[in-house]
Amino acid sequence: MKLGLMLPVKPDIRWVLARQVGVEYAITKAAPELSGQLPPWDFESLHSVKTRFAEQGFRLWALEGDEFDMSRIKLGLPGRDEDIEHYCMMLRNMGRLEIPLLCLNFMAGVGWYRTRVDLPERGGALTSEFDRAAMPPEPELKLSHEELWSNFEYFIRAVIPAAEEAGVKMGLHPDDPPIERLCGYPRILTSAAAFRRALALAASPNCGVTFCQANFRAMGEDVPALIEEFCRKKQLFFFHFRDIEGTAEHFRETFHDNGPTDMAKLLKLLKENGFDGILRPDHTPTMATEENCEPGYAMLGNLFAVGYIRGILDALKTIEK
Ligand code: CS2
Ligand code: MN
Repeated sequence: MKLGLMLPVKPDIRWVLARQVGVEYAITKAAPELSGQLPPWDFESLHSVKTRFAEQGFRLWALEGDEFDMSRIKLGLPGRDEDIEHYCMMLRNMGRLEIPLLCLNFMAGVGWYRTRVDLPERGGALTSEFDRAAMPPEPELKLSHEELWSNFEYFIRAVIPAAEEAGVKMGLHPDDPPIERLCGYPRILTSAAAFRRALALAASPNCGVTFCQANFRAMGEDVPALIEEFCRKKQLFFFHFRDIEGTAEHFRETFHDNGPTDMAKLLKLLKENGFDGILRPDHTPTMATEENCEPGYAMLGNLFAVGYIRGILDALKTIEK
């Protein structure tokens, strides 16, 4: 099991701190609005990103999120075939540059969403909350769930051959929050059954799961059983390690050690099921001295999480089954 961190595509103090706590594997979103370069479908652009990380001692292991505007693909709009070809170019570039994992989502219109990002957590740290009751009434759906499923099927069947040829694994990330609709858009990756449907549509060893445990918990799913299932099927590629208190309709995020989940048990389960992918701490609270400008992605909470995870993993090495 590798331990990684989501890091900005351009170097900042977070790169230094990540190295100082011994993190060698980087995950990043190399979208042009963040990199100031062409999207990763341009080889030289992705090559420069990978080189920049390598020069600072990181192995760029994964790209995560929408690496360029995915709306024509997700909404099934004219021009989607051009974007799909760019997506295949990106996959081929990842293969050439030995970046083995792509974490993707199929949230149309609205990505991960919170209604508050300044909710007090332990000691006054700031965390995020989603509360459906705080949202305005849902507008009419801009497309149906089955249309979004059809767009997913068209997309995944078109890109999977490129992923297989490039040796890149695609880990589907759950919708966050995993609710049926949001801001007039349907959401489909919102249950274990939906993941089984999506993986059956892809029908490939290169399409699997980014197991964002907090979202599967929010779905009300049996998280340990799903870990065992997806590990058994060799479909668990990437583990997002964070916790929440509440349900998909109303939850708040917590420090890794301050939520309801037995996080050590999850890591033990991953070890027992032979998980050989990469794990990262996902959203963490913003702590004292930090600006709350990138909720979930400030650094002190990540440093705490790395220490917490590494301590449990070390203990698991000494505690045999
Ligand atoms: C996170 C996201 O919502 C989540 O659980 O993993 O913040 C994810 O990292 C972003 O969508 C990536 O761009
Ligand atoms: Mn996640």
